[in-house]
Amino acid sequence: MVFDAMNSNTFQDQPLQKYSYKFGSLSHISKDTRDQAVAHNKDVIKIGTELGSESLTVWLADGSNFPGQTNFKNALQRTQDSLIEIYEAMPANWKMFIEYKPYEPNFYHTVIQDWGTSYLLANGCGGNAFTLVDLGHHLPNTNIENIVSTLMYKGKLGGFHFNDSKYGDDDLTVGSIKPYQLFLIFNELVYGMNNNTNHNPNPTWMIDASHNVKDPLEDLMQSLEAIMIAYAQALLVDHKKLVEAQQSNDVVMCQEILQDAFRTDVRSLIKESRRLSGGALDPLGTYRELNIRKQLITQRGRSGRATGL
Ligand SMILES: [Mn+2]
Repeated sequence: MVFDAMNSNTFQDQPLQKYSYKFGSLSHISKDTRDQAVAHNKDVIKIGTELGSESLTVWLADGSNFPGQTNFKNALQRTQDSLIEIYEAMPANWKMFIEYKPYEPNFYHTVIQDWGTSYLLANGCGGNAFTLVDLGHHLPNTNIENIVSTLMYKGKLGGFHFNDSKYGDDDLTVGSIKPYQLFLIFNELVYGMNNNTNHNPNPTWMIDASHNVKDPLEDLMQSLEAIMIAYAQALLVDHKKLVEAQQSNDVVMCQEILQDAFRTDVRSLIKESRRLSGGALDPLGTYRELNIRKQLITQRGRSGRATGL
């Protein structure tokens, strides 16, 4: 597993920046603005190299709010050209992750709107560019597990931004709204990793959630627990039986096999793995009992440095 992805940011204007990204960054109509956005990405790569990172995640807000505002084809082509320039500035061992999103902050058209657009841009860059799936970046009811399977089939699934959502890009705690969907996604991941014909690299796992009503560390613990539960349940799927049921079109049995795994309570199994590795059996309870948040705040106050809270 890799936890070191760098994110560039050309979706928010910074105080010292010369040109605004109000009308786009890597796709902007003006070359000066595009050059500025490309230079920012190159700076991020430089900083990342010093920090020991090996990947760059690019998410763009580029798009338009009204029909006619932008020429779709030219905006996409400019984006591809800018991405190639950034890609070529990456060290050979780096990966580029291209994140897509259907809408917001633009509400008519988005340049990298879906996995297919990300996939074609990644292909246009080269073998070290991949698609990044953020679970909240889909239109309602999109079959995300199908997207995961397709990308793994082509060896182009770079990584994940885990979160959960009810309506849009809600950035809620992983597994808090749709745990069955999370399980189905892990089911495809497990299958894809075990049947890796196109050498998909190990996906980079990231949590991209945002909460102002919870202690973020407690929320991360809840997210990690949900990920471990879904992963463990996916490992329980009897793939041999599933293949047999699929081959005889036994639809009822296919559903039984998946739901049997999903309905298995794996929490004691996860506790046992924690015990074996010397970890706390109940991380959230331990965190509260030991007052770790308070300890870290005191520590930070004393040293005057951020501790990552
Ligand atoms: Mn994201």
